This record gives sequence, C-alpha cells and structure tokens, in this order.
Amino acid sequence: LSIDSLRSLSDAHPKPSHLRFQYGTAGFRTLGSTLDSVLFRVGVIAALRSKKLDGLTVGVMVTASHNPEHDNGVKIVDPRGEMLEGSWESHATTLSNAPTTDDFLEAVDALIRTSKIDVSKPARVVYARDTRPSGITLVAALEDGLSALGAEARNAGVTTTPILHYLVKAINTKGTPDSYGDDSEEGYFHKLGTAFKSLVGGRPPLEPLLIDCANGVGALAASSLAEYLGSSLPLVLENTSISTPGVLNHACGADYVKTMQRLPPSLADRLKPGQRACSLDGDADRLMYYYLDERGTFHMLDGDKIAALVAAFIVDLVKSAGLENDIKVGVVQTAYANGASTRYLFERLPVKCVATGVKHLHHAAEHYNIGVYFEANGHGTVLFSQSTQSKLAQYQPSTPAQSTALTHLINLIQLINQTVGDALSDVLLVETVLAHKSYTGEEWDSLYVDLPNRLVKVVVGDRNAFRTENAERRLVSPPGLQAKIDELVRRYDGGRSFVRPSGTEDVVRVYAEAVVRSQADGASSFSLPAYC
Ligand code: 16G
Ligand code: ZN
Repeated sequence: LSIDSLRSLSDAHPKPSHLRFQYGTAGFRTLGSTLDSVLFRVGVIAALRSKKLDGLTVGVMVTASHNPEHDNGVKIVDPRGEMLEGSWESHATTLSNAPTTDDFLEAVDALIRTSKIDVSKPARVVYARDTRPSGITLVAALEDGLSALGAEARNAGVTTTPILHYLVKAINTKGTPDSYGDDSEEGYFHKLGTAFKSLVGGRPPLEPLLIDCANGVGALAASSLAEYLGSSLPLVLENTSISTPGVLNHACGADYVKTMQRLPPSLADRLKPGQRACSLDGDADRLMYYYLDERGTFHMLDGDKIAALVAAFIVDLVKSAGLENDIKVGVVQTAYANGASTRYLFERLPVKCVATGVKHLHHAAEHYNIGVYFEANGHGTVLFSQSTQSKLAQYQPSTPAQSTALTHLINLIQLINQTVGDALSDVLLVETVLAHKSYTGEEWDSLYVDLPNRLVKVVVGDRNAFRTENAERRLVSPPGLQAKIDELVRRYDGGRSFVRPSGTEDVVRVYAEAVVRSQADGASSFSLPAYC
C-alpha cells in the first residue's frame, strides 16, 4: 500500500467542508455535484472490502435510481451480489466524513487495524454507472480511489443496477459448480432469455408489452433483451431518450407511476385499452405494471400485485410438483403493502412484515425455502435457498404433471435475478405467469381489490425524533403521537395508518388506507403536533 500515492490522490479529491455524508438505505445519495470525494473514498473502501474478503470481487454502482437527474449516488455490492454488510456501511460513513486527507489516512489505517485487513491481499472491483451525466466524472474519481489501492478494476460501463449485481455474483462463482452464469452482459441476457423461452414455449404468442424506460439505462438493457427474446415476447420501448438532458425520470418511470397513481403523460396516445404496459425506474431495479380499461381508466399493478401473482403461482407449482411438504414458500412485505394484498397472500402462505429497505426484505426472505419479497414500490425478487435448489435438482417426479411443474421451477431459478430486485427479470417473471394463467392485465388486477390509500411526506424539525417499532408500524416517539394516530384510525372502516422517518430524504412519511377513498385521504391529512 503506497501511502504517498494515496495521499496525493486524496488531496485531489478534497471533502467539501460544509457537508456531511451518510451511507443510508440506498448507499450514498445526494446532489451529484457534491459527491467527488465520496466516490474517491468509496473506491478505497471497496478495495479494502475486497482485500478483507481475500480478493473476492466487490461491486460499485454509481446511480441515484428514481431520483431527479441532478442527483447521483453510489453503493457497494458484496461478493455474493448482495448489499454491503451492515458494519461496513458505518465504516463507509466514517471514512467519507473525514475532514482532511490526514484524517482520512488515519481513518483508513484504523479500519485496516480494527478489521484486521491484510493489505498485501489482492483487491478486485467491478463497477458501472447509470446514464446520469454526472456519472462520468464520478467514475473517474472512483477509479482514482481504486488505483490508489492498486485494485484490479473492471469497468462494466453504463448498465443497470441489477446487471452489476449479476456480474459480481457471476465473477465470484466463475468456474465453480455454483456458477451463476457467464460474467458478461451477454451472459445475463442469454440466461434470462433462454429460461423465458423454455417457460413460455409452446404457448400462444404474447401480445406486445409496452415498456416505459424512464429515459434511463433500462432503455439500453431492454433493447438488448428484446433481441434475445425475439418473437417470444415483443417489446415496445418508450421513453428511451438517454442523452436528452433533463428527461431522466421526468414525468415517467416507476416512481412517477406509483406516487402519482397515473399513466405517464408521454404514453397517453401510445397505450391501447387492455394492452399491458410497465414502467422501469432510472436504474431498472423497480417495476410498475398497469393497463387502461375499456373506458380509458388507469389501473396500476404495483409490487403488491406482483407479489400476489408470483407467490400464488409458485405455491401452485410446488404443489403440482408434489413437493408441498418439503418446500415452504413465504412472502415478505413492508408496512406499505396494501392491506388487501396482505389478506390475499395470508390466505395462501406465510407472510412476514419487515422494515423498509431491500436489505431487510432480502434477509427475511432468506429464511424461507422459497422467499418472495416485493415492496409496494415495485422492487423485489424471489430467493430459492441453496438446499431447495439442490432438492429440485435431485428430485424424481412420479407423474408427467409433476415433471412439468419441476421443470418450470428449475427454469424460474434461472429466470429470476436472485441477487436483488431486477425490473427486466421481473417483467419476464410476470409475463411467464400471465402466459401460464392466460390472464389479461384486468384478470390479474382482479385477484384482489386495493384498499384506497394515500402516502404523503411531511417536513418536520427533526425526523430523528420519530422512532418506530414493530416493523415501522408503530411510533415509540415522539411521546403520545401513536395514541393520537390510533384514535384517528379507529374512526374509519378498515383504517390503518403509520408514520415513519424517511431513510433517504429529510422528511417523515405518513401512510393511510381505509375502505372508502375519502376516508383514506382524511386519515393522511391530520396535522402533526406543533412540537414535531
Ligand atoms: C431506498 C430503498 C428502497 C426503499 C426506499 C424507501 C434499497 C436498495 N432501496 O430506495 O427499498 O423502499 O429507499 O425510502 O434499499 P424512504 O426511506 O425515503 O421512504
Ligand atoms: Zn432503482
């Protein structure tokens, strides 16, 4: 480790003195123009993380997902393709806030000592960015951090967050019996495309699916995917302007659809009644489906509807394969899950509620043999435990029907990106189920009827004054506030409401649902006491 080169490179990426950074739910995320020092330091941290793990490849993704174009961010991906381990999130926060180069070198030294990192070990890092213009210089800063530690760096270019996660896992399993696939974008598309064609083969051709690419990196990936899918699933790509300034996530994309509960205006004269459509977010890890009915009314099929569709399908397959006593399927949701979806799922399989954020859902889903998790916002995936995968590989079906179900389950393992929620993989998953069930969007939608709901954000003096328990469903502080919420909720039929501090913005979020639309609106518009 050359301290001199680390010092001089660090001097070239000084920390802005007035800013404090935090590795939060989605990594570091803020205005792109303020992140230079953070990216440099993340390069150093990722290299150290790799050294700590004996030179396994660590990933770095530069993206701000569904946020506005001027934002940017960065997150580190652990070798199995999963989110960075919790204790290293705090190391990252500490290192990113060291005021001077001297402080930073001292913090690096402390991390090496306390985490017992052997700096003579190799460091390997693969990185990528989304289409944000600020990503170009941020990646250059990241590269400086990597080269300061002599890391072996691989640039995966401009790609989606889930593809970067795939690459990390594929690189680390290369040449092993657990190989996740070829460690290239082609390997990813080939894996998904092949599995999809096997799953829908021999069925009537699917109607074209319209995809709103949010004018982001999903446009690139979706157009590659379209080639691999060919006529098995015709894709019509919209909002694909990745080089027009200012249009990323603007009045389009999964977050727009979910929060506005409406069709992106740009699709108004594109979408025919009854046609299936969906929106990706800015880094293609979230997915929202929707359709217009005959009267032109918009209907949204969000993460909860996806969970209901997919979980019920997998439960049926496990049953048809004759494995219902050996393989337990479960679902993980957050407090934002629509109450009607929870009821629908609960009648069919175990359901668990955890705190917001992918890592909480992911870890809870790992406790099932097959764990389905989706956030209402459209981020989610399905995890097949290692023992379940071996069980399926060795199982001897005793009837042709069992054999067919088994083949479908094995293909689903290939189709689903198990490292993290992946909008494109999830599109193929949804389309598989719709094809097998011969469902239109409308039939899928009628699995259950959403309870009317509202989500609002409230600016408060100090969001840290809001502390929750029971998977964010109840407040423990400020004192007395939960009792007030309880009292209000009691006034509404089927009412439910909760208040939680955001992990990504300086606000608190207030969610309310009730059986009647006007009541859900009422419950979300109560005012917080003055001392908040
Ligand atoms: C981040 C999370 C997402 C969560 C959202 C909540 C990851 C990769 N992403 O985008 O899962 O739904 O934050 O934001 O964990 P909030 O705390 O501001 O409501
Ligand atoms: Zn995203």
